[in-house]
Amino acid sequence: MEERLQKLLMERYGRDLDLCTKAEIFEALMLITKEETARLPQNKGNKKLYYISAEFLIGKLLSNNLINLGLYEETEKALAAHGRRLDEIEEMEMEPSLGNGGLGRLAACFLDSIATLGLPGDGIGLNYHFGLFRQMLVENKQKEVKNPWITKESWLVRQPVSFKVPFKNFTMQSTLYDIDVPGYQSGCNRLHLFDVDTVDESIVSRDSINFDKKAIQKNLTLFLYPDDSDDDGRKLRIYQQYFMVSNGAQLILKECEEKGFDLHKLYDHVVIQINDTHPSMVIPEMIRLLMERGFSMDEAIAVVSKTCAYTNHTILAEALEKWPMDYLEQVVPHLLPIIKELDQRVRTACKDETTYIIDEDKRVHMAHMDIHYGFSVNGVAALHTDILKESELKNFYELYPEKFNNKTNGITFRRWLLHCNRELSAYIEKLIGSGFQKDAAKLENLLKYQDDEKVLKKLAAIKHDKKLELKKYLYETQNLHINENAIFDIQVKRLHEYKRQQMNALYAIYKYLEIKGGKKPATPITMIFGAKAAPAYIIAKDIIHLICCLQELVENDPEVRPYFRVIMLENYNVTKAAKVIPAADISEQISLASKEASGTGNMKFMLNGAITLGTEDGANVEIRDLVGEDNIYIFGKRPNDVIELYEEEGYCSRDIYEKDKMIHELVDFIVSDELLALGDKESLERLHKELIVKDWFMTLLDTKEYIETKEKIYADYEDQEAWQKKALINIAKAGFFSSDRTIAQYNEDIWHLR
Ligand code: 26Q
Repeated sequence: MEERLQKLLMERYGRDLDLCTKAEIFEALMLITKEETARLPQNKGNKKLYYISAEFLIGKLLSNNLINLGLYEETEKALAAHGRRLDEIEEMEMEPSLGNGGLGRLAACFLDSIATLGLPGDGIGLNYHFGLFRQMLVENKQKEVKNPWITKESWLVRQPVSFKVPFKNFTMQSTLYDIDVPGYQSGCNRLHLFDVDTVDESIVSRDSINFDKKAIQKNLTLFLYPDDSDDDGRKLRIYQQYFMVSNGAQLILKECEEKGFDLHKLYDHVVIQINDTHPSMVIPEMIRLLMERGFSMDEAIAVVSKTCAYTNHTILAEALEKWPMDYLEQVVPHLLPIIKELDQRVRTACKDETTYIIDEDKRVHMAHMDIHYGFSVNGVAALHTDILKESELKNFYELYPEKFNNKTNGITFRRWLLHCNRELSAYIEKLIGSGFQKDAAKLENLLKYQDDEKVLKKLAAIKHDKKLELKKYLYETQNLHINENAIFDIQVKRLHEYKRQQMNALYAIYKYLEIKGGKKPATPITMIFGAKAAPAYIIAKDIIHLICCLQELVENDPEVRPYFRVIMLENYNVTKAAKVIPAADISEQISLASKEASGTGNMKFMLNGAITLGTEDGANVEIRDLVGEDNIYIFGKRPNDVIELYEEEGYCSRDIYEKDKMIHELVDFIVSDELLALGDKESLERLHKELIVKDWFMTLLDTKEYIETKEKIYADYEDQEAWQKKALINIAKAGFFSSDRTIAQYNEDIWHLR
């Protein structure tokens, strides 16, 4: 590696490794890595998976690709010989923000596992030039700016592949860019990202995310999920979604035709996984394209219905896509006759109006189309799938019980252990050998060390090192000095009311007031938050504002600061996740029970030895079942209680606010003189009012029990030996959450590749 790198640097920059900049070394390493992945064999078989997703939150690729190629150590050595470090070089890489959170990161973990298991399966998505947005914290508020990530040399490889995509008033021509996805010690697959040459980055003003939403030719692939709070934004989403699926469907048919497959047997050669409803228009589009190739409507529908499978990621009504027919009419009128026919067939076959595709308000329910015209419907954790079957999609489950199945999410251990925590990974290898890297279930072999004092001490030492690394990083990036000897209590995830960061903020107020009252914690506590809010989600931004104000309050209070800190990470992303998760003692997973479909952060924390403080929700339930009640802290109302409360409209936050003196005090602190002196009155008052008069996600319902449980978990931290034993058990039991297991199950039950 050293020689090759030297040679390339000399050719490109006429300088030796010792004299090159970090950016130059990064570029050269990227080019070498690209050459190596291009040399890998493509995973092949007689049937291929296409995973279509509006999001692929892939994160930085250099280190992970080097690990998967088996080149990480030698690259590290080559650099070390010249006094350079790979982790410093990696900092030069831009992180693409091609996703919001869980669903997009899941798609990225899946690509890694699909390639690692040697399965033929490609991703299909869009090449958003500015991604989601980059979050800046300015005056204690979120400010969104564009996140350009495509540099002159990048992981993207332009392909000689282009399709025409028809819209109502014009046709657009696509360009395909591919990113290679090398498996761990395995072959390679591809992520196909479609783009348009006419896209014009200059229509976005500097330091903003504003642009002309009507200029489709110029804006189509600028951003992921442009603000859809107005009609033009919503229509742009339809343009994007159709552009993605039409290109995807055309690529699939092209590959089949090149291989000479009989399209009447498409389902023998192709399976399309629809990641949430964002790619659902692939169903009518594929039907349309098959009819263009001579299929009758009956034939096309029959073939497509055996080819498409749908994954549901949410039960939140507002996140289930329903597109008004007249929008579709204005953007993709040629799909409407097909969608109407699909709806008509449902109406003829079944009486239950709740399952119709087009409702009485003329809105098209994308999930309904997926369920009727796909062969598989899966939820993403056991509890979530049960809720789909028993309540949310009950009527569909009665129609098609055989289509429903569960696939509990997973994470790739290459990124979330081998890469982000090399120290822990190396120590595990020393204890139980390297088999766990390809067979995660082998982590259970760690259990035999659960009472080994030396091992537990070493785990504590590794955690301490990761805290020190995070401390350094926070100093360099946000100029914050944190205390590595504190308990690190971390909540990082998209900001949403149902995830209840506001409840954690109420705890911060509680602790602040306690310390002000003279009650100091045994060990100092550092609470760390990281979250982006959707640009048009006002209350979510109010919650970020509250957290930032609490940070400022505590930072400037010498009475409190030595014992308690509140830190808001700026621009939480995959890179930052890989820095904070290994340093965590406590993993906050406190969604309102029944609302978090699965969560995947919970799995990453567990794998890195953090203890979960959570509700009975999503995959937390499965974590509890694996580690046992003694090794997790579960609190709050249970999913069925919550579902019942919604059904009978039985929750009134004001009652709790009026009756519980402590909660009253915590809530009112949001509009206290102390906070109003630091923050925006309108924002703080809006949030205060929201909690009292609405509180749709029942924060106040669980606040008391949350505070009690948190006090208990902090107290238990004091017994370090017992704590590290819990950590070890969590790590040992995390094998189930490897996305290799998840993908093997998708393949076994749904895809049947090979
Ligand atoms: C829909 C309509 C209009 C605009 C935006 C959207 C939209 C965008 C993104 C709806 C949903 C998303 C993303 C959802 C998501 O990330 N869901 C998460 O998926 C994870 C992987 O399955 C789960 O672990 C999480 O529980 C779930 O919240």
